[in-house]
Amino acid sequence: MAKRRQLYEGKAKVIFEGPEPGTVVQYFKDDATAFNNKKKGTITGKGVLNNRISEYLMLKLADIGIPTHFVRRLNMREQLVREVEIIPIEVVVRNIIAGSLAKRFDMPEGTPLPRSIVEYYYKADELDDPMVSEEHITAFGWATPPDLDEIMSMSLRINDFLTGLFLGIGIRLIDFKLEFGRVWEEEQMRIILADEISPDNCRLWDMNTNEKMDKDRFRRDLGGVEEAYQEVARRLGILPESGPGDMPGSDTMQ
Ligand code: ADP
Ligand code: AIR
Ligand code: ASP
Repeated sequence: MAKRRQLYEGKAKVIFEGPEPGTVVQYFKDDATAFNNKKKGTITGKGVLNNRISEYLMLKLADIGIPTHFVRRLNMREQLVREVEIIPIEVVVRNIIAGSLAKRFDMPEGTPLPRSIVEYYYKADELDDPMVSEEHITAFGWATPPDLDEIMSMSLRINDFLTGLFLGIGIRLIDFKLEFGRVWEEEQMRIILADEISPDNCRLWDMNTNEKMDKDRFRRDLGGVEEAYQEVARRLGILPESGPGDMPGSDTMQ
């Protein structure tokens, strides 16, 4: 196969030029970071599982009419996606108090919020992804007010749908992070869901035991990280039959 051009290497994924115009390939690594790269490690098999989990969730979201970048999975670690111009905002949706929200207001983790909260953070590791308001986003030209309306309404629909989907498999969706991007179709700009949805960017707690089944196990050194990601995939019914280990040749960085 011809050598593909690497466009970008991030903390959890590598982006390669795609085989068709307007596409890129997302390669999912086992690398894990937390606190914006201050903590680094490896979660064996994470790339394989997140590739599958994100494929599954993006396809389910497409079924309910959410436009996403997902085109098709290529192999155990790679998926073809539409190339977007990433909007440099991390959209966080919260249903239950946890993480930075619990810390900032000194509130106990696990307290349900009276209604879901949407927060925006500016995507900039060197600045520790500062929280921003709609005013900052529009003043700095990262997105327009109509863009933000669309992002907000898509995020809330995604939250409603994913909350139900996870409840069905005994998991509470505590909070999660989304990224959106722009594509142009016949001079028309559209905003679509991009990046990934996986235990790397969702907080997922077992409904009965409140056990954490997401990247907090790595962030907080709780152990059982690989097992937690596997359990999420297993409950979704998508654990690769051979287990999370790679198929021969499936992770070649061509
Ligand atoms: P980071 O850049 O935060 O370290 P990753 O390691 O996950 O994150 O790298 C993936 C990068 O690709 C992210 O910067 C993300 O914004 C970007 N990205 C996600 N989906 C697309 C897409 N469809 N087109 C172009 N870039 C994308
Ligand atoms: N998140 C935010 N930045 C990167 C990620 N992965 C996700 C976390 C969590 C949610 O956004 O995984 O699900 C809120 O994170 P925090 O740290 O602000 O509480
Ligand atoms: N995604 C960020 C990082 O990789 C933040 C986090 O997940 O804690 O550092």
